[in-house]
Amino acid sequence: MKKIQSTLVITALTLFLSSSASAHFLWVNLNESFAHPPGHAMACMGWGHSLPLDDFLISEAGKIDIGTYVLIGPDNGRTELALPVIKKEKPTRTQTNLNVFSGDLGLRKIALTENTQPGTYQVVAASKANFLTGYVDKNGKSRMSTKPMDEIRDAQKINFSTRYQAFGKSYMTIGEWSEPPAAQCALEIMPACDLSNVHAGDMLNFEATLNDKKLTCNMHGMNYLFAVSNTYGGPDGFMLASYIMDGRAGIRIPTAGQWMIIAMVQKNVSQENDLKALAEKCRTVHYMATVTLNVKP
Ligand SMILES: [Cu+2]
Repeated sequence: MKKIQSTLVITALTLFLSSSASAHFLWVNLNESFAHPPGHAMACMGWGHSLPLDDFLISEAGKIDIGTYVLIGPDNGRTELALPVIKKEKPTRTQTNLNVFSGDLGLRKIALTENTQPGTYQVVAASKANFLTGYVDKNGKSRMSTKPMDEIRDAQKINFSTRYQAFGKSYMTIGEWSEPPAAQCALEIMPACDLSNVHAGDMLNFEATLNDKKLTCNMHGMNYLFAVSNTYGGPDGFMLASYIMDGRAGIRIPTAGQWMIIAMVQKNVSQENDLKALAEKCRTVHYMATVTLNVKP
């Protein structure tokens, strides 16, 4: 079982790292309902490619371990949400040969009371930092491991070694939008506009930082903000993109529906840069962050 799980992890990482078009995203769905006052929202995670729900956090196609699942209030107060239970379930086969799986995507109900403080709330999910190392062992055989380089005992040559982490956020507003606090994600997308009442055609502005430093485009590299929807792009791999300049990027949302804003960053680890603490562990670091929102017609 342990072996199967690590194979799944490697598959996930391979898919995650192969290219942006086939990368697995982690996101948060947050759906508001005010039909029955005082109202509530349902939160859950998304994992895979297709909004709003693609797959469980473990499947044949990949696995992700969640480290943080939290509700952050307009007062910056943090309330831990129970983590989803990630375990591989045996399917039930139907008479017509479908497989039916049970699972957990962290579905949680966040209900208002008469006394709920107004403002912007956010649900944040962050994966644990996962390593993937490809190496040649003492017998000359190529291997993959979910351990960092310095924990691999039988390597004669390291082919690659990377660490990745994914972050997902979504916002809900009670009353008027208030500027949300940062969620303290290593790669953080911050809305620089009101996301509570977005219509098709609106321009949305975001800020993007990596470890509190503004992402940008310059001679050291290019950083983009991407946007994809279940009503635009998506399954065909098509996305909108905008340059991140001096930490800021704007996206004009063309259609109504659920949208996901995405940032992806890859950094090389060296003894000379600010990732030097990881120099023994991996050669590259990947970060992925998403913000989802619902856009009205
Ligand atoms: Cu996939």
